[in-house]
Amino acid sequence: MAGAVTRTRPISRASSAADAELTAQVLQGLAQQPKRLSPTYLYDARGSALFELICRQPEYYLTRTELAIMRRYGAEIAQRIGSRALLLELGSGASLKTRILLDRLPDLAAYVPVDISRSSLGAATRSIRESYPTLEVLPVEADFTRPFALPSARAEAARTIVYFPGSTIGNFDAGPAVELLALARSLAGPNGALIIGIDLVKDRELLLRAYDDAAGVTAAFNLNILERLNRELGADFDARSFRHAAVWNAAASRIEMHLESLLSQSVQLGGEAIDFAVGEPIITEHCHKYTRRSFGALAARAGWRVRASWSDERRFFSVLYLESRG
Ligand code: AVI
Repeated sequence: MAGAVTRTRPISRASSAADAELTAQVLQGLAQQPKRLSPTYLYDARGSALFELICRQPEYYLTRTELAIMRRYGAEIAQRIGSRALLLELGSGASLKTRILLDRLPDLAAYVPVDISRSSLGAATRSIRESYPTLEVLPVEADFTRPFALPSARAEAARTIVYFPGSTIGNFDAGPAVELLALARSLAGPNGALIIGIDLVKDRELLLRAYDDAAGVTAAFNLNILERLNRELGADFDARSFRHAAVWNAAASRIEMHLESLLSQSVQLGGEAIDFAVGEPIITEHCHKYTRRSFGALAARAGWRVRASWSDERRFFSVLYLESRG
């Protein structure tokens, strides 16, 4: 789902201390070998709009497959959640998939969408309140990778269910993924649960096409990060001298989004020159692909146990229900 993504606040020109810190972070990433940029920089307004378009590309099976799983097994998932639960969604965006659950959970204690983007949170809250007038909706504007305060609901909840769809967990490397899953566990509490969408390992060619669509939308999405650094940090990248590449890293079981330099060139950013050799990549995003077993092991490190799972016929994607290991 497009809205499941954490959007970043705009980076403004390096005038304040915070902007100088961001410039320093970007420079630090570009000083690494291989060069890295945080995937959070992909999601400015244009990047978020391009991501929504990616979700509609024929090659990008993730969104429509997860939606189909939710539609097909929504009743079973709702049964696992039970009555009078508080539903807390991480990176709620437009809350589209959530509606499948809300339709099947008429006695929900409250719905707490958490998102860093004030505008998408506001729009989603208005639209959910309109569709579900008796449901208490308590939006939280926060970066869900850091601890945040939970609002208190009017009704007493039987339990808290953390909902984290979209395989956004796959964009975190193992260490930060375990930290995030542990944060989800502390939000859910001892009798709570986690419902999470994960993308499964599959044929390499299918994966490569999903991350390098024929219409060039993913390429535009990836290259936009350079335009953003130009606009917001005063860098002088020439986006035409880089190309998007999706690379399968079998050892790490992930697709990597690369921007490869087409030339030997030097780019200015924050008063420093960054040199690129021909073919040298900047890695902008990791998209991990799991097996049921590999994700189960990752989740176990954060104290979760997989209790139920649902998948599509092709076994492309899975929605898991996890509880605390006790
Ligand atoms: C947001 N996230 C789940 C997407 C993914 O598939 O890992 C981000 C994305 N990057 C390129 N295409 C989609």
